[in-house]
Amino acid sequence: MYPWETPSYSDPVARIVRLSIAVAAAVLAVPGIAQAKERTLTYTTPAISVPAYGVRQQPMYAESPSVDGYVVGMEAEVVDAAGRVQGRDKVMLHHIVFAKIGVPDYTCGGSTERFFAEGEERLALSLPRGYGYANKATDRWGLLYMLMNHKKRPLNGFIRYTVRYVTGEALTPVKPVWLDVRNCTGGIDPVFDVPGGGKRFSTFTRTGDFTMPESGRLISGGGHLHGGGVRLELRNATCGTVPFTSRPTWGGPKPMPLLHEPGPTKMSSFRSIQGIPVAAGQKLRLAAVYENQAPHTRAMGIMLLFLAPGAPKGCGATPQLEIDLGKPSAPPPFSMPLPRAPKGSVSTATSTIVRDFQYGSERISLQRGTTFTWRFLGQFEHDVTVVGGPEGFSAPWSLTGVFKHRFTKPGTYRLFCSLHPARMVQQITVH
Ligand SMILES: [Cu+2]
Repeated sequence: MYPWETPSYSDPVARIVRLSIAVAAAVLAVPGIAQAKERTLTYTTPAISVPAYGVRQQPMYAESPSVDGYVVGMEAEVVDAAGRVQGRDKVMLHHIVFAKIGVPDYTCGGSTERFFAEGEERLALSLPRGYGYANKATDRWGLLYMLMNHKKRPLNGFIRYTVRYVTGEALTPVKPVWLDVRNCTGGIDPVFDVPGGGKRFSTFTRTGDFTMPESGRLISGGGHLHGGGVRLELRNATCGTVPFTSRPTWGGPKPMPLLHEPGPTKMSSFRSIQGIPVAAGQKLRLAAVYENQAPHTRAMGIMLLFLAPGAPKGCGATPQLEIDLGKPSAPPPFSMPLPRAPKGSVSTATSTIVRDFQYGSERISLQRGTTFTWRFLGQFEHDVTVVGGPEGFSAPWSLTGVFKHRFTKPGTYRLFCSLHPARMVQQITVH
């Protein structure tokens, strides 16, 4: 293991070591002497009930440090009522995003500054020595979670997060720069679809651009991709360089039953005290590269970087980066059956309704070239997501309105609602 590598959550030895460090820090944190110190603060949310074979996503306020200081590291996990870490096969931490409330986001503006996120890849935040994300006692944090339950009964999950926090010392402040190939258009579910249908080893790339408003050095960063991801490139389009590429590691047991295509178990990340120079006015281009033989719906391409504002001008050389690489490889081939068989008689109508926990018709037959319409009528949000077939597409989470898709490729499409995957299924055969 590289010295900067974060221990795996499932490794009991690593967990004990981490707990011991936390205890030692608590013992050392005796009040009275004003001196620099680093503490590990642990917070746990109230219980979050996740429906059987279902998904729960919601924003909530999050406890934060009650004194001024700097965040230098962070990680999050899902635990049960007894504090035991849940594996990917129980309540899975699908996505979690932490933000500071009332502060505009660096790339998207608005009133929440995203500064930490984890997905299935469980990428902890660990800034290089000397840098910190400044935080005030009066700052308010929020978190947005998305948990997935792989069991056939409702389960309670608790999000436990630890913050490595430095007080009594002035660190070099950094700003979180959240790059997303959806370029701020995706709301809380910034997904896109990889259509598939290409030759073996063909790829599909989606890019997003961001023009730097100031100069500085990128001192830390890591990526987020979903199933089918090949790599996530940080390009400096102005300089024609690729200073960092985040690569996925695959493997480990697949959470059963399959409710979505599993994502990487790790994404490579970098740290650098010197930092990657970027200058005001330069265009950063994030490129998410996915394999395109099979469809990969609801894919993401996100990179969270930390910028230390400063002086760089022009196109400076990228310094040697400290890379936590993992074991990158090509995404494994994946085919997902529907969680249950579609039922009922075959409909040849060109529309159906989407009501709570059921599509109006589950078995549909269409002529090639038909535009099919889904009408959303439920009390809860639902979507339409291809899990397999000749072409990948998906509808956004919707409460009302319609979604249309024109079927140009013959074959059998397997679809479900990604929020209620075990209940809402549909099969469309196009002739
Ligand atoms: Cu649904």
